[in-house]
Amino acid sequence: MYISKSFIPILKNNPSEAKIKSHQLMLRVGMIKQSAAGIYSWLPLGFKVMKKIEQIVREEQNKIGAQEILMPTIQSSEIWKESGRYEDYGEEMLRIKDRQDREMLYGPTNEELVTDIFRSSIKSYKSLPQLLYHIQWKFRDEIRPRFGIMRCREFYMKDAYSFDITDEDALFSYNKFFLSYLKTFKRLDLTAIPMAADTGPIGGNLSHEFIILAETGESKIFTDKRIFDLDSEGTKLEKDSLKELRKKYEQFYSVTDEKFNKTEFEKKVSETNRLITKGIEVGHIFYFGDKYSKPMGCSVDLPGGKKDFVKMGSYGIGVSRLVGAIIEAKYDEKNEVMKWPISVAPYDIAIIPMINKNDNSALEKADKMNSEFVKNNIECIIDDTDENFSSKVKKMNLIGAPYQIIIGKKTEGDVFEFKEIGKETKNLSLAEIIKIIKEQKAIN
Ligand code: 5CA
Repeated sequence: MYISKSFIPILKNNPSEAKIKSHQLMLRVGMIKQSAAGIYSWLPLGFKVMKKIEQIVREEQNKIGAQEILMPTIQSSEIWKESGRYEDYGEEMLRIKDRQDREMLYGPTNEELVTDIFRSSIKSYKSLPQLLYHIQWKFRDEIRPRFGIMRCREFYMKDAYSFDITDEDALFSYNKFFLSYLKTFKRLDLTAIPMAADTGPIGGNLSHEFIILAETGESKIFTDKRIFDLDSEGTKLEKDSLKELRKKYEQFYSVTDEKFNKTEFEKKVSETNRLITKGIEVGHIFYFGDKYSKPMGCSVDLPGGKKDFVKMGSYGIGVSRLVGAIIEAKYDEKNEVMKWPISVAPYDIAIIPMINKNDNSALEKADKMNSEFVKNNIECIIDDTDENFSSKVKKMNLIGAPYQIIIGKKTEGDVFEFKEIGKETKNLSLAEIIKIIKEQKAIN
């Protein structure tokens, strides 16, 4: 892709309305454009990143046996009246009337709708467990939308729902998502810590928020530093192995402020291990048993001929919020350098050819190089403008492709100035460059 032909409307300076670095960068490089308060259009650069995140989230859901569906954004109020949440949800719910004067709403979440889908088809315990998910826009009329797409009114969410019959099986499902979340965030090169959390309007009494550390985050957290050394390595998709995984994390005190208890914190965590800081909630999982299935009459036949209400959990990931969360974690705002993890980078590599008025040879070299990249599934962006070198580098540093190549006066034959953002420049052949990038991409 040539910069001159791309739709990447870069601003010279930081927009003054943006208070945190993800919002600044997203406006600065034209990843999003606000269309109304808390409502955004996604422009090519932002959209590319979000779609890559979505695909990683999808792959990790599929790996635990969840099945993808797609529910609509507009829902009927009837099912929400059945569950009792139509009144409870309050002003965050955007209520709409259709031409027949029927009460509709723009879905803020989908517990009711998925329960309705489940109860219409699944009648026997033999079909359990069922894990269903979709990736769809949600609307919450947040009182104070802010920080760009971090807390907005329309946002893109993956929400999954589990259906089981015993508590034990339901917790097995819950733990599958616990593992899947750790793996998802790791592929996004984020350290997300599961923390005991409040359940709010979703309900239930077991819940974990997955939080990444960031000074600009809206969640206050109290944690034991040792939790950062853990990972899910070696965990199998089996009941006992998953139980062990949760135990391993839960041995360390780690909560959001709604669950904070000073005495407990000070008793369980030594002074040197205490960490009180802020973070961004990128995922949230809930177990709420029959909170929805009971009022909505969602039951299945049991082996002895009896019936029972299914036990459910729900599992959310803020797909659009993750774009901002990754920027918060990776953007060096002082030097104005963004480095996207290769797994979600809008482009794998940027080529900066030094173009003179009467010499097109650098651009020709870039084109040739690009055809080799295409053959190897490497996505590249070329700055074909005649701007000066430093402004070209500045621009590419903001766009954040993790690798850069400079084709300048010193470039001879098949050896190029190659650089991984944040590291020193090396002189490498095209074959060597392709090898490095392919290896990095393969890790994911
Ligand atoms: N039904 C449950 C689980 S599917 C649910 O809705 N959970 S939630 O309310 O915690 O939302 C899930 C995730 O969506 C959050 O962890 C957060 O990452 C994201 N999210 C929630 N509200 C917003 C918002 N206003 N703007 C951007 N992302 C949001």
